[in-house]
Amino acid sequence: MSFIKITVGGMTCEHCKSAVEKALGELAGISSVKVDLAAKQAVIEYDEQVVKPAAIKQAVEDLGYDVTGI
Ligand SMILES: [Cu+2]
Repeated sequence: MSFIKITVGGMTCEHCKSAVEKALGELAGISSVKVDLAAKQAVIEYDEQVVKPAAIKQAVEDLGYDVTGI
């Protein structure tokens, strides 16, 4: 398992936080997602054999947020 911390721009409320957590939680290979709304950061535990950071970034960007830190 590996961890990455990303910065997610554009999250403004609990709904945004839930949307990011849900989308990432549904990605294969991701075992945990912690979103810190105030810090605009997400810490993701994932299996690098199954999912790549680029796919994690894409999943969040597909929701309409900006991802930096990858
Ligand atoms: Cu929101």
